[in-house]
Amino acid sequence: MITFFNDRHALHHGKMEMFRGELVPCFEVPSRVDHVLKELKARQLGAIESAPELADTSAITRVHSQRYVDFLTGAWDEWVALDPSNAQRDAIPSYWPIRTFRSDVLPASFPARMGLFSFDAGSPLTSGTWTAARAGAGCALAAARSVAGGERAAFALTRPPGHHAGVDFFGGYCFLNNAAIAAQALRDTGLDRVAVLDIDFHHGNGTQAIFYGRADVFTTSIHGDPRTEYPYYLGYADERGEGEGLGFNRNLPLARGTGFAAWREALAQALQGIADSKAQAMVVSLGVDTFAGDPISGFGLQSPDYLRVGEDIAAAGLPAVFVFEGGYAVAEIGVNAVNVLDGFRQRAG
Ligand code: SP5
Ligand code: ZN
Repeated sequence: MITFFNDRHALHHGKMEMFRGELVPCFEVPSRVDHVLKELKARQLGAIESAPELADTSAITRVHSQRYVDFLTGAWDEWVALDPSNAQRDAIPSYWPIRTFRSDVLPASFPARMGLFSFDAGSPLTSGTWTAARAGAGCALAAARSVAGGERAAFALTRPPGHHAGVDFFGGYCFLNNAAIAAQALRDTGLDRVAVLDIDFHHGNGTQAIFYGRADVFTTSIHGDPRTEYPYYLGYADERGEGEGLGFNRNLPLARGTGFAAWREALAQALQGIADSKAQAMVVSLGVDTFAGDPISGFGLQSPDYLRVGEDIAAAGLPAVFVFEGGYAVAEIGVNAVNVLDGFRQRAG
């Protein structure tokens, strides 16, 4: 399996995130992907390439709004322009245009625009966030093109992750929705129907929202029940798509504490949904925060279970673009993520 590695990922390096009334060290740290890279090499999973730099943002604006991309492009310079000492601090939003406020007017104030384009205070924007995220989109695009060109599978190994990012907002450590960019790229390279399988612990709210009204991209997510788990405000089982997209979103929320046996049944349901959608290829949002030892999540998967996950996904028979998402048990993250890919490779042959 070919891997497209984001060699600029460490330019995104959040220091602190807001959690229960205080700033705590970020969970989403650069060493995460370094561990996965090391494990990929140790197990000789295949070629590892740095994706070429994107010539322009056209693959990004297929799923994100131009005004959001413009905001991200200039955000760090605007933050520092507010006060030169901001160069020492990450940018974190403090104000949001919730119900009854206007979101159609673009405020001149940078802090006001931070809130307009975000949904939490846990996703610091740093000096290199845009460069890292843009390079990550390049990895997702390269992986999608490789699968569209006939590879059975490819892996976009990148951070920051993507599945919480919507058309015009960041949050949940995510800035550009790499999985959505990959799915759209598969459509744009000639596939009529694609699917996104999201197995991160958290609901892929951004991916769901981006494709909610569309029948050409089936989205399905297995995640912690939003009644109790982040991102809280989306991810319920009754969200099935709208308009032409009705029936093309499937959520499988599971209670905190769910172990592998029940999780695997949900995976079978998700894969059945993908088969029913007649998708010709799938994008897998590969988060391994379902691991029992994850510090911020609540499922009970063990490291060997991830081999079975990869095998089950391969048995569905579709070409797959794996896109790296969450997972915060850093010491085990390499083994867990690579187990999925290795299980896939062994089963796919
Ligand atoms: C990509 C991804 O996995 N994003 C996750 C973002 C989660 N941010 C909010 C974390 C809230 C954690 N609640 C923790 C309870 C710890 N006992
Ligand atoms: Zn997650």
